[in-house]
Amino acid sequence: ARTLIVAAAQVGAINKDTPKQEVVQRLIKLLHEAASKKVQLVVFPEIALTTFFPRYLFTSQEELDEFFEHGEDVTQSPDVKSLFDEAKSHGIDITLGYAERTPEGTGYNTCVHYSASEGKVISKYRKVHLPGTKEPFEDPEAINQLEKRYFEPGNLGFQAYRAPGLVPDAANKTSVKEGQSTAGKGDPILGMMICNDRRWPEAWRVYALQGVELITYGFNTGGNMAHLWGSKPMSPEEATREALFHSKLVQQANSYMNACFSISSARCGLDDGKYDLIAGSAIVSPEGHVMAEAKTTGDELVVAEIDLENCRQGKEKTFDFARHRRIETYGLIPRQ
Ligand code: CDT
Repeated sequence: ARTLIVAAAQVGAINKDTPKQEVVQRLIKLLHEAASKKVQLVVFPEIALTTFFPRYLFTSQEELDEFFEHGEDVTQSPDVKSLFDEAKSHGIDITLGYAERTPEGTGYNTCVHYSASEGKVISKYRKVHLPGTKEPFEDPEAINQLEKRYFEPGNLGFQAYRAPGLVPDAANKTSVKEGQSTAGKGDPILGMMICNDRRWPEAWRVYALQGVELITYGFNTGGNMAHLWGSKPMSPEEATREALFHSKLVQQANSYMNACFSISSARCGLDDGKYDLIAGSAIVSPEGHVMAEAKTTGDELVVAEIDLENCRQGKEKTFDFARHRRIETYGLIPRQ
C-alpha cells in the first residue's frame, strides 16, 4: 500500500479589506487541525490570501498590487512566510494559491507545492485557462470576472512532479517523464491545476499521460455567475445548485477517466456579505467516488486517507493509455 492522509483546507468568506495577516492566521489554524489529524498534505484554495479581487475593476495599480505577492519566492513573502514555517515545523506539505507579480511585472494566477521534508517549493503552476473578460461588463449589476485583465495565461505548462517524503519505502524515483508506466512506484506523482482548469479535459489528460496519481486544485466559483456562462435565467438558489453540480461533475468524471485521486479546495462563502462563492471542497477516488466533502460554507478541513495503489486498476485496465488510446484519430486536438 502507498497510503497517505490528505486534506482540502476550505476557506470561507474574506472581505475586500481583510488584512492578509488575518487570513494567514486562519490558514495556520487549519494547518494545526491538520497536524492533530496526522494529515501529510494540505491543499489550500486558489487566491487563498485575499478576497477574489478579479471581481473588481481597479484603476490604481498600487491598490491592485496589494492583492499580489511580489518576487521570485513566495515562501519569503512577509505576510505569508509564517504559513510555510508552520508547515515545515509540523512536517506537512502544502499547496497554496496566490496572485503572483514577477520581478518583470507580469501577473499570474499561481500555486506552489511546498515540501516540508525538502523545506522548499518543489513545484510551481500558473493557471492556463483564465476565465472572464479583459473589460468590465457594461451592466453595473453584473459581477465582473477580470482574470483575463489582471493575469497572463500560465507559461509553465502542466508539469507532473514527484513529492518526496510522503509515502514510506519510496526508493524508486523514476522520472515522471517516462509516463504512465512509472505510476504505482516510488514517490507520489502529483499535478496542480487552478479552478477553471478543472473544466478542461485536456488539462487532466496531459497530467494523466505523465502517470499522475493525485491532482490538486483550489477554486473560486461564483454561485451567481449565470450571466457569465450565458445560461438561462435562474434563481440564485438554482444557480448555486447548478454551479455545485458542475463542480462535482467535472471532478468525479475526470478523476475516473484519468485514473487518479483529486483534491479540490474552495474559497467560499459570502465575501463582503454579498458575493457568493460555492463551497463543495472534495476528495475524489480514481473510481470517481466522493471520499470526503465539505459540509459547510466556511473554514473547514476535509480529510481522507488515500491509497495510491488504487490508481492501478484504472491505469492498467480500462484506461491503459498505451493499449487503448487511438492517437491517430485525435489530430484535431493539437491543431485547434
Ligand atoms: N476562478 C475561476 O476560475 N472561476 C471560474 C468561474 C468563472 S465564473 C463563471 C470557474 O471555472 O469556476
